[in-house]
Amino acid sequence: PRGTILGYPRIGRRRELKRAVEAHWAGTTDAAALEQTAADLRRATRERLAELGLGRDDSSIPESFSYYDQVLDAAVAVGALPERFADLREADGTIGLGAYFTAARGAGENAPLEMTKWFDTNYHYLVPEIGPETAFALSSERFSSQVAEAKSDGFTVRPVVVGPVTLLALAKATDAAPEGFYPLSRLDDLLPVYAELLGALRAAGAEWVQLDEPALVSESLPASPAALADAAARAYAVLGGASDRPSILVTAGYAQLSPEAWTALAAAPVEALAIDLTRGSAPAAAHGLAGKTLVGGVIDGRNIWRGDLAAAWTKLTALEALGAAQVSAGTSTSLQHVPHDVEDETALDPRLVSWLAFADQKTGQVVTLARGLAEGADSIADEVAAASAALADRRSAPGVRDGAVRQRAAALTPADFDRGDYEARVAAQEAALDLPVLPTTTIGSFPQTGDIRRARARHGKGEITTEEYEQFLRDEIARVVTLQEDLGLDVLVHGEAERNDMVQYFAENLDGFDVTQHGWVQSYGSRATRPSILWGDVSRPAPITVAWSTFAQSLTAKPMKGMLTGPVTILAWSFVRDDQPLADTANQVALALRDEIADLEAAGIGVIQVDEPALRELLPLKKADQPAYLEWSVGSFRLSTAGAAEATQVHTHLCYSEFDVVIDAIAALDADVTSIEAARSRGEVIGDIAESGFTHGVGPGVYDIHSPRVPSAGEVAELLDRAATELPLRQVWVNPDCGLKTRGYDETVESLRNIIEATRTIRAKVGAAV
Ligand code: THG
Ligand code: ZN
Repeated sequence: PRGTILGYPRIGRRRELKRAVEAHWAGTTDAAALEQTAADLRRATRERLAELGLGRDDSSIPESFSYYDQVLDAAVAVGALPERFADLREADGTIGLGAYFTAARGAGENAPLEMTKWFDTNYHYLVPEIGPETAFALSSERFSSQVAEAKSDGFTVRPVVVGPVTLLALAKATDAAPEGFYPLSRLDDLLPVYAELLGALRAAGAEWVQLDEPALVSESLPASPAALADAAARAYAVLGGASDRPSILVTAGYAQLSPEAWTALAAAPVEALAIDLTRGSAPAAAHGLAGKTLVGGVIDGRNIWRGDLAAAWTKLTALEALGAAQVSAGTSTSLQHVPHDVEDETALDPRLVSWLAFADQKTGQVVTLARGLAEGADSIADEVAAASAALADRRSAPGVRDGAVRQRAAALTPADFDRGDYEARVAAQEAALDLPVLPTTTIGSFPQTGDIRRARARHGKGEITTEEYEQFLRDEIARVVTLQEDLGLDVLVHGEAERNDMVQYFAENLDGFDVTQHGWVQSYGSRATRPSILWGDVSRPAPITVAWSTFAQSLTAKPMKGMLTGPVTILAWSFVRDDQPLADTANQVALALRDEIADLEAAGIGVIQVDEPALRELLPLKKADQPAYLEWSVGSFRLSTAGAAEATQVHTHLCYSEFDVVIDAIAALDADVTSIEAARSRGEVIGDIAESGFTHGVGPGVYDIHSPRVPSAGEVAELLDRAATELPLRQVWVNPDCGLKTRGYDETVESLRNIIEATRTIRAKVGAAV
C-alpha cells in the first residue's frame, strides 16, 4: 500500500470505551461485556477506516486498540510487570484483564505503575518497572487475538506494538534493582520474547507488524541518542532475523530521528521505516534503503489543521531521492492525539471546519496522497487544490489577524516583561496581606462533585436557567469559603466550580478560540480532555473570572486568590494555530491575562495565581530547541503578570516533579510564590530548590492529591519540618501538591485538617505564632 496511518483513536467516537471500562471498574458489568464492547469498537474502527479508503487486506489498517495504554500493553505482552502484581497472574502465568487494570490503577497497598507524559504530548503512559529480576516471557495473547478477530471479519490488519528499545528506554528500575541499574541493559533478554510475539502475530495472520520506536528521536531520556541507536541496531538485527515473522515497519515519530538511529535503522533487516516529516526533515541518503519502504509522515498526527497537500506532496517526492524501494504516505505519529471526526462538530462555523482535519479527515488525506503516489500527481490535483484553497481562505479570514491585537504586541518593550524589585514586592505584600509564618493555601480547585457536573450539564441543555445555575455556583462557592475558614486556611480559593476544565474555561471566554462538542482526546486511561482550537488572534471581550472572585472575596476577610491559567498551559492543552510562532500566540494570550489581572486588582483581589502546570511538558525533545522555548514560555508568563502592582502577590503552580531541567526557568518566572509537586518524591525536590538558590516563596506539596490516601498530620509535619529546615522560613508555604478537583470531599477535608494541624505543630516548633 502507498499510504497508512500509524494509529487511530481508540476511545470511540462518543467515548464508548470510557463508559464501558468505567462500568466494569464499578462492578456493574463483567469482563465479558467489556470485551464485547471493545470488540465492537475495534470492528467499527476497521470498517470506518476501510470506508475512508484504507485497504481491507493490504495491512494498511493499523490495529492500535488499547484498554488503557499502549506502553502497558507491550509491558504486559512480554511479562514485564513488577513483583507486587505477581499474585494477580492467571494460573498459567499469563496476565489477564484484572491484573492489567490493577497495574494501571493500583489496588490497596499495591501502588499502580507511575504515570508520565508521552514525549512532549498531553498523553500519559504508564512507566514500566524493569529490574535484573524481571522474567520476560510472552504473557498475553491480546495482540494476536485482535489480529485473528480482524481476520475473521475479512481484514488483514497491521498490529501496532511499542518496540523493545522504546519499552526499555521509557522504563524505570524496579525497587529491587541495584543503584544505577539501567533497564536498557536487559535488551538481549527481551528480544527473544519480542521474536516470539512476532511469530504469534504471524501465526494469527498478520503480514505486517508496526513497532513504534519514538525513543529514537528523544534527547531527553536517560539513554543517549548513540546508546539508543546502538540498541536499535542490535534489536532489529535480531527481530529482522527471526523466522516466521510478519514484515516489520519501524516508526520513529514526534521529532527528527537522530542521525545515528537513522543509519542503524536504514541498515537493519526490516522491511519499512516511518519517519516524522512534520517535526523533522528528510534525512540524508543511507545504506540499506534499497529494499525498504519509506513511509513519509507528512500528515501531522498531533494537530487538527487540514494538511497542506501540496507541501506534503513535495516532501514525499523528495524522499524518492533517498533510494528506498518505495515511498508511501503516512501520518507523523499515531492519530491518538486528535479527535475522531470533525463532521461531528455541527456547532462549529463551517468555515472553521473547512480548515480542520481530525483523525478521519487525516486518514482521507493520507489516502489521497497514496493514490497520487500510485497513479500520479494528476490523479489528486483536485484534492490538492482544495486543500490549498482552504489554507488560503484561513490566511485571509476575519479574526485570524486582528489589527489591534497585533499593534499591541508589536509595541511591547522589555519593561512590559519585568515586575521590578522582589524585595520591594515582599515588603508591600507583607504590609498588605499580614500572613502568618508558614501560610497555608490550596492550589485552587475543590472537588468537582456529581452535583456540580449535573448542574453544569443541565444548564448546558437548558434545563435550568442561567440565573439558577449561577445561584447554584454562588451557593457552592459560599460552602467552599466557609469550609476553608472553618479549617483555618490562610489564603482562600473559590473552588472553581464554574469551570469544566482549566483551559477550556478560558478558551470559551476569549476571542480567537473555539471549543468542540465531541473532540475528546485520551489523556490517560479512561480520562480525556477536549482541547480547544486556538485559530485566531486572541483577545478578551470582557472580564472572565472577576465576578466569581469578588463574590468569593465578599464572603471573607481572609485574602481570596484570583485563579488564572497561564499562557503556556493554555497553548499546551489546546490545538494551536500553526501559521505563526508559538511565542507570538503565547504573548497574545498573556496580554489577555494581563488585562484580567488588572481587573481583578481593581476589584480588590490582592493574591492572584497564574497556573503553569504544562511548562515542563512542552519542553522540546531536542536540546538545541530548549533555550528558545524557555525564553518565550517564561517571557509570556512574565508578560501576563508583570503589570501587577508590587503589593499584589502573584502565585504560580507547576505539576510534575521533574524540575531538574526547568528549575532556572521557574526562578525566571519571578512569581512571588510557586507551589509544586513534592509529596510523591517525599520532599526530594525541597533539597533541589534549596541548592538552586531559589529565593522566592515556595510551597512544596505536602499532600499527594493523585492518590486517595489521606496523609497523617505526622507525615505532613515531617515534610514541613524538612522544608522549614532546608529553606529560609520566610520562603515556605504549605499546600497540597495539586488541585483537589478529582478528590472526594471526605478525603479532602480530612487531609486539609491534618495539614493545618501539622502546620501548627511546626509553627510552634519554630517559635512562631500558631
Ligand atoms: N486539563 C487539560 N489537560 C490536562 C489536564 C487538565 N492535561 C494534564 C492533566 N490535566 C490531565 N489530567 C486529567 C485529569 C482528569 C481528566 C482529564 C485529564 C478527566 N476528564 C474527564 C473524563 O475523562 O471523564 C472529562 C472532563 C470534562 O468533562 O471536561 O477527568 O486539567 N486540558
Ligand atoms: Zn498540579
